[in-house]
Amino acid sequence: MASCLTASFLAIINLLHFKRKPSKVYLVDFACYKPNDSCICSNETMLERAKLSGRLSEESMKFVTKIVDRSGLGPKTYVPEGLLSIPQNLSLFEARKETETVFFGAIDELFEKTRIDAKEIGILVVNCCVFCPVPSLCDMIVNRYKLRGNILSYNLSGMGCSAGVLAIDFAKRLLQSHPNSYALVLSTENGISNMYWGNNPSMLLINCLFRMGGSACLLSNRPSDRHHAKYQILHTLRTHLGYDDRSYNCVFQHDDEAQKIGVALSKDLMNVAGEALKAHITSLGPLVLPISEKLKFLATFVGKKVLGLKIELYIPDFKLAFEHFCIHTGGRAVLDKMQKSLKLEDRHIEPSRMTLYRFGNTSSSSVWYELAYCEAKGRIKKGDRIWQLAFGSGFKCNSAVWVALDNIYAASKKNPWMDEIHEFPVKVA
Ligand SMILES: *[C@@H]1O[C@H](CO)[C@@H](O)[C@H](O)[C@H]1NC(C)=O
Ligand SMILES: *[C@@H]1O[C@H](CO)[C@@H](O)[C@H](O)[C@H]1NC(C)=O
Ligand SMILES: *[C@@H]1O[C@H](CO)[C@@H](O)[C@H](O)[C@H]1NC(C)=O
Ligand SMILES: *[C@@H]1O[C@H](CO)[C@@H](O)[C@H](O)[C@H]1NC(C)=O
Ligand SMILES: CC(=O)N[C@H]1CO[C@H](CO)[C@@H](O)[C@@H]1O
Repeated sequence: MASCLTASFLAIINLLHFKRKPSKVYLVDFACYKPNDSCICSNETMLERAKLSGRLSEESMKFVTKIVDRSGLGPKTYVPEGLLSIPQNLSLFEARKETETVFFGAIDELFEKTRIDAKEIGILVVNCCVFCPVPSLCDMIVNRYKLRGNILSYNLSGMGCSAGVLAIDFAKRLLQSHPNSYALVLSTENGISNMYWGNNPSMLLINCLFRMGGSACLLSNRPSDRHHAKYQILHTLRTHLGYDDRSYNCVFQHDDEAQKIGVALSKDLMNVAGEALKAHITSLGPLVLPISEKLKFLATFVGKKVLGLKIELYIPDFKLAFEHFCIHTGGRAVLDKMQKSLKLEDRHIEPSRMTLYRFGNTSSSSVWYELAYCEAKGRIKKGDRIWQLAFGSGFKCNSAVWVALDNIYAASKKNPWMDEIHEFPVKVA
């Protein structure tokens, strides 16, 4: 009871003090890696390779075929070469090559766009969930680009699909205590390390949805970058539900009966994601919503939590807070759930659905392919607010909220959608 009162008290204080001083951290630019055409993997290729591997039982093949059919993935998503070659090559060498290809590709493009001198980068944050070789992925980048010796480098591993947004939050916090710096933030997941070659259905799901991809972002707190940066961070926010066993267990890497390692998705995933979203927007709402929506929410919050009335919490209309939504492309079911929970129209969820269709679930980097989609469509106007929302193992739900500092002209710079954006949106069966 006391904590409820404190919470509502804080919510009211928040209402009165709703102007928080914005932290001046800019996104100078970003890049998403677009793999070579030789890495394209249609559903047929994917099924054929799975069959050739000889590792899946007939029953598993049936299961995978069914999932692939309904996944929302299109015919041109990418997988690393090691998975396509016959026989497949799942060596550490190939896994490292995959991540190098993705990161070096994204960084080269980012450096070309921003014309930054690599020696100016003071902070490096890399996130990749299941692949953590020695030397680390950070070291791989430092070595390749000859970054400076006193660089603050952090490799975040095991942190799931929401870690891309989390890495931005982390870099922001570092920038706030290191004036006049640049931070390079890299997000990816490794396909070769992530594939599961056993027959446990809950672990096979990831093979069907996960695809190759990665992003590179350049953040800056230099006042002089205000004039040519694309976006400014308005808020970053993290919600961790790991204290609850059901949430903690719902995306879990373990050995199956035959000692094969894989990441299992529990049947609870959708419910857990829904709860995480609710907890998250309860904290995010006061920061971003107009006052009318805050009041409506507060009324049901006090009714439910303080007076104990049996009412549902009001889900605020986030369309009043943001012009663009970049929601992690976990899979089709997750997107359906998010669209419904947040009462979004098709056009709001379009960047997420099209990214799932074109690139698959690229884990933590997916929110950047979505922002690139909005840019390629020429939809980003000066002052527009963008919500990147990601969730994943932990269970965590994380947000980054950006404001566009200028109109973004679609065709002016390289973008993974550039050559084909006119073909989108497509209707996904
Ligand atoms: C891209 O794929 C083509 C074949 O489709 C191949 O000839 C070429 O070498 C590949 N390029 C790279 C950079 O891997
Ligand atoms: C693969 O996708 C195509 C459409 O892109 C569809 O017609 C076909 O039935 C799918 N095949 C399998 C085995 O899922
Ligand atoms: C996998 O690729 C590496 C590097 O190209 C090679 O040395 C190794 O022999 C290959 N392994 C298999 C099983 O093909
Ligand atoms: C998306 O891919 C990541 C990385 O493989 C995986 O951990 C996550 O569970 C996937 N999401 C869904 C909903 O399958
Ligand atoms: C904090 C963290 O995830 N550190 C990892 C950095 O990379 C090395 C090697 O890749 C891992 O062993 C660490 O756990």
